[in-house]
Amino acid sequence: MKFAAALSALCLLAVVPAARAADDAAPLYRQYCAACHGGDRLGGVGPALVPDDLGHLKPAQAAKVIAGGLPGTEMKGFAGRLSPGQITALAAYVFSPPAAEPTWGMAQIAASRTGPADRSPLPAKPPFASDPLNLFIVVEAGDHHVTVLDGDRMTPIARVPSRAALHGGAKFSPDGRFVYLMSRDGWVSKLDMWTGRLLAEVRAGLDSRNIAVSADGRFVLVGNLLPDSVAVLDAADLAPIKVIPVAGRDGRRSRVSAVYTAPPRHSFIVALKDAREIWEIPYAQGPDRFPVRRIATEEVLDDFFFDLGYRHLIGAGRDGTRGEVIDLGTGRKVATLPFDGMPHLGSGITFTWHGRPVFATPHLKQGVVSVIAMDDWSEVKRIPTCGPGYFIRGHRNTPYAWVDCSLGPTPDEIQVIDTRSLKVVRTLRPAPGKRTAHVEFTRDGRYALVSIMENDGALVVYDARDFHEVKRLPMRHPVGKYNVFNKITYAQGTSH
Ligand code: DHE
Repeated sequence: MKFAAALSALCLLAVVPAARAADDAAPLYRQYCAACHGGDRLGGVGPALVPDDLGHLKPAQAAKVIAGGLPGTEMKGFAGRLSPGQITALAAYVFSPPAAEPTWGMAQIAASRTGPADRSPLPAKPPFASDPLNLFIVVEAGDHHVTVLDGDRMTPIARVPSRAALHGGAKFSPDGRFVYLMSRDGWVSKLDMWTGRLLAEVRAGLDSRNIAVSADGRFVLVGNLLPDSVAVLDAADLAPIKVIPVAGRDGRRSRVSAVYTAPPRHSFIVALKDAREIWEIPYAQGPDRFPVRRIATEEVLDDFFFDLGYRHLIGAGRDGTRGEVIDLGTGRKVATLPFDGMPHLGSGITFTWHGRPVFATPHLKQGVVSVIAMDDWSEVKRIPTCGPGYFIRGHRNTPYAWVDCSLGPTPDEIQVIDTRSLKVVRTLRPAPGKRTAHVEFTRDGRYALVSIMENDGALVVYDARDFHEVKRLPMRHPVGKYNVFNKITYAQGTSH
C-alpha cells in the first residue's frame, strides 16, 4: 500500500532501450532478485515483478527502489552493489513480459487445492486442559513455522511448518477452532488449533495481500495483487467458489490493497489499490451471490480502519498526508483527517478517552501515534514516540497501549502509552540491539507478549500491570501472534 507513495520522487537515472537492457539484466535478476521475487518473476517472499503487478509504476521509479530500497519493507537498496547502468537494466527487465503469461483463475486455484494428509477424525474435545480460547498462533518467519501457544501456561503445544512469507493477521473461524493463514505468494492454509494439523491448502493468487473470514464462518476472501482479483473460498475446505476480477468504474483493472470483514454488515470490504473506490461485498444475499457495491472515494485509499460498529471506515490516502472517513451506510465522506506521517491504520486500536470513543494509529514515517476522536473526527493528540513503527495494541482490561518503533533509530524499543493521560509512561528494551515489535495480550489482558524479530529471537511475556518480564520463549524470528479470544470477539485494542 505504501509502495507508490514511497516512489513519488523523480529518478535521475537514465533509461536505456528496454529490449537491450532486458537481455543484459536476466543474469543480474537471477543473481540478485530471484531469491525473493521468484525465478519466474511471479513472486516469493517479495512481490511478483511483472508488468501486470507493477500498476502505475514507471521504470525510472522502479530504478529508484532498486537503488535505494523501500522504507518499511524487506527491500533493501542495491546502490552499493550494482552500478547505475545495472540498476537501470534491471528496472527495464521487470517491465518486460515474463516467459510465461501469469494466469490464475478458478481452474488453477481448484487444481492447487490439497486436503489433509491425516484423514483421521479431529478430537471432539481439546486434548489439553487449558482454555482453548486463550490459545495463540505465533508466526515464526525465521524457519517458516507456526507455533500454537497455550496462553494459560505459556508453553507451545504444537509447532508445524508453514508456507514462507506469511503476511497479515491470522484469521480464525468464529468459534476459534480453526485458523487461516496466507503467504505473500497466495497460499491459504487452514489449521486445527487444537492439534496443529493442516486441514487444507489452496493457492488463491500469485501475489496476495491478505485474507478475511466472514462473520458467519462460511467464506474466506483473498485479496490479490496478481492477478487483480478477489477470490472467495469455502471456509470448510478452501474450495474456490468465485473469482471476481477487480476493476474500477471506468473498466481499468485494479490490484487489491487489502480485504476486511465487517461483521455487523455481513459483508466484506475491499480496498482497491489503483482506483478511487472501495467495494463492499455482502455474502449470500439473493441469487447473485457476492454482488459488488461500489463506493466512490476522493482519492485512492489503501489502508483501512473501522469503528467498532463498522458504521464508518477510516482510510488513509496513498501519500500518507490525509485520511477520509466514509459512512458505510450512505457511502458518503463525512470527514477528512489530518495525517502526515503515513499512518498504519490496519493496526489501529480503539479505546475510550474521557468518555469519548477514540482510535489510535502509529505512523510508518513519523515517530508519533495519532489519537482521533470518533464522535466528531477531531484530532485529540499526537503522542511523540521513540520512532516510526508498525503496530499498536491494547486490551479492554488494561489502560496501557503498547507501540513499537521498529522503523526508527532505536528498533529494539517498545513503548507503553497510558491511554488516560495519552503519555508514554515506560520504554522497554527487551533485547538490546534486536528488532522488537508486535504485541498481543492474553484473553484477560493480564500479560503482553512481545516479539523479538530475529532468527535467534523470542517471545517475551510481560506482566501488563507493572511491565516486569515473566517469561521468555525462544523462537525463530517471531512476527505476529494472535490470541483466539481477542480476535474472534473483535475486541477493542486488537487488530481485526
Ligand atoms: Fe504488513 C498486517 C500491509 C509490511 C507484518 N500489513 C498488514 C495489513 C496490511 C498490511 C494491509 C492488514 C491486513 C490483515 O491483517 O489482514 N504490510 C503492509 C504493507 O503495505 C507493507 C508496509 C509493505 C508490504 O510489503 O506489503 C507491510 N508487514 C510488513 C512487514 O514488513 C512486516 C513487519 C513483516 C512481514 O512479515 O511482512 C509486516 N503486517 C504484518 C503483520 C500484520 C500485518 C504481523 C498483522 C498485524 C496484526 O496484528 O493483525
